[in-house]
Amino acid sequence: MDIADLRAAHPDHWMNAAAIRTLALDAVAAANSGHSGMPMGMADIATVLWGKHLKFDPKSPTWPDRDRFLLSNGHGSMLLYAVLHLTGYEQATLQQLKDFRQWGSRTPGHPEYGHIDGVDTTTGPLGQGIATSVGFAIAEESLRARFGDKVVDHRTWVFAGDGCLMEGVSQEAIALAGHLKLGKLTVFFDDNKITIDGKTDLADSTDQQARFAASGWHVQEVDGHDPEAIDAAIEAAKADPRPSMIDCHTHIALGHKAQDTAKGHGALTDAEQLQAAKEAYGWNYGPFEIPDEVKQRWEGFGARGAEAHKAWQSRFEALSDRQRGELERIYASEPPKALSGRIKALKKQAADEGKTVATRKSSEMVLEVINPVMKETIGGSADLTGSNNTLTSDLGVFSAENRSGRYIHYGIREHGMAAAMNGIALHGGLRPYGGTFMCFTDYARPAMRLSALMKAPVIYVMTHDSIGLGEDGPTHQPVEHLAALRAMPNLTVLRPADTVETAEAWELALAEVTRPTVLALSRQNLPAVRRKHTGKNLTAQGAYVLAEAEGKRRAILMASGSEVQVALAAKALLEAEEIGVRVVSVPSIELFMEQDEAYRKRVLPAGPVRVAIEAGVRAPWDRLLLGERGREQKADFVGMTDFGASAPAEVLFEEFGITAEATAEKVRALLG
Ligand SMILES: Cc1ncc(C[n+]2csc(CCOP(=O)(O)OP(=O)(O)O)c2C)c(N)n1
Ligand SMILES: [Mg+2]
Repeated sequence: MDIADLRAAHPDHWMNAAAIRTLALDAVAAANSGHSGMPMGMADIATVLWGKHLKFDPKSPTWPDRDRFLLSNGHGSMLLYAVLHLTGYEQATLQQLKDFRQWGSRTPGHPEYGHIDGVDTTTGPLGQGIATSVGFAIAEESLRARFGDKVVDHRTWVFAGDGCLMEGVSQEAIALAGHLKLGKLTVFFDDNKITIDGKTDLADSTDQQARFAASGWHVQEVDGHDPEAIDAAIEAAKADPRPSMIDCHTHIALGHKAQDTAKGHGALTDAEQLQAAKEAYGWNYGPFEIPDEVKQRWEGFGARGAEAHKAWQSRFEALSDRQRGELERIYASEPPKALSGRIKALKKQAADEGKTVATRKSSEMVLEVINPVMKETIGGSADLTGSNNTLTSDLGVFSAENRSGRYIHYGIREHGMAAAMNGIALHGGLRPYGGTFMCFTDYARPAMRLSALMKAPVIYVMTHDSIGLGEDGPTHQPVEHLAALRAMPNLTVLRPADTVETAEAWELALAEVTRPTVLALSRQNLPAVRRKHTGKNLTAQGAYVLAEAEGKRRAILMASGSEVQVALAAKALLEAEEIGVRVVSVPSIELFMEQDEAYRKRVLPAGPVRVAIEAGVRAPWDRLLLGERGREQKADFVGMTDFGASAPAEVLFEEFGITAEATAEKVRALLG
């Protein structure tokens, strides 16, 4: 690669791209950490994309009809920060670039959603960006079908490296995007054949072009340093109805001594080598210095979007009041006014009827109420629709032929589903929910973690939530999953006990705008435990007194979901022996811990012995068993300590000792 030739062929382009390269070099050197090589390798592609194609308005970073850009190879974050600075995003000041990777800066090591305008999703865990992009593209198609292309007409662009394409989740994403013919999605593959350990041929010999083509993608190949070829490939990608992959042959750390080597992947901080690279670029400026003419050209790229934005604004204003109001409501994530009343009515009916029903079925009953009034919901399942009960009668299936459908058959792709739901949620205007068996949250967990980190209000409908699923056995029975999910910051786990609590759980999940929710739902039928209607959402407090002790309160039993009935049955046994027992239903430990201390003490006063019951491991319950301020309580736990087994559910509860009798026995033992 002769840099002098590149410079001579396209002098203005060259200097524009060199600005990205040198800012990345300078910021990584200042931080003494980070990744210089990827921005240096992809700078030409970024320059053409932002310079000529991307629809964006730096003065209005959240404009809903902007194109979305996802840096799946998130370690190259300095590329994105440099571009945001150069195009004039107010938050992306030069000082922020100088503070790259420092405490409190808007420029963390990997791009983080919510930290700086212009970062549309958090990336860093390789593969997440490309998988999330599928959700952005789905959201665009769905909203365009509903509101028309005058107000919804944008594209999704992704940079992805060797690492992203080696990660398994990329296959789920590529297959789904190809199948759904998401034609406004374009992936630039940073094909530099280098990763951390060395050349990619150490570990991979996949024909990436063939792989994408096999899933129905439009595939091209370009010299990733030739601006004309890049431009032509982008034009062709736009013209093709399929999702596009542009295989860009690039040189990691272009122009640096470390070019084309694994050393080029990381922080290139050697001052002399850095200076030599700048000289090769013909860049005779100090650290973080951008010559005026280069800055002006970049600001020109930034200004381009203002016109498009203005034109969009007038089309938006021309919508009917009803359509405009609806768009404003859904982009503001406000639930429709009718929702709360409908949910209350369902709660009353369920309390009155007192039907015995599995909470996965209760969830379907609630969705039948929600989906018709809340048109922004978009449901789905990873091939367990009939088991997760996620499809309601009015949704229709979202497909290549029917963009108006609101139900996605994600296929057997839990990880891809979760990542796509992140994209849908972050895009705005839609509320995604999706189902699988709770045991397979393990397959979705990396994306669930990003939902929590990004504050994306995705709803995970996780059914078959314990040994109560029975015969499918221990491979399918969650044991440690509730504990693992509850350990995740900014994630609410709700495990309702009956239809009323399930309705309350859905109401909470839909009201949430900054937190994902896991609904843990039973396969097996459960008796109604809430027989007295309350307008108030009791689940919102996380735990509440479900049944009060008849005489002197000597024990408190607490349980969630399917074990609330066990607590009630144990209470009956103990009350017959004149042992007063309070039963506390605990649909969410996290929400309970967020209540004020006075409320927590009212529900769990010191004194009575405590037993918690849940068909999972004990760990998360210790917070409630040990008492406020760690004051020792006499307490015990009824639950699981090992994997489950294959047998009918009733047999399993008996064999694993999760019964009313076993609970009563623990209470008797604690009382001495
Ligand atoms: C899921 C995950 N595993 C591992 C890493 C650590 N990691 C960061 S970059 C990288 C190599 C990526 O190679 P490539 O995508 O080719 O990037 P390049 O070196 O070309 O910039 C690895 C293993 C990560 N960020 N995410
Ligand atoms: Mg690479």
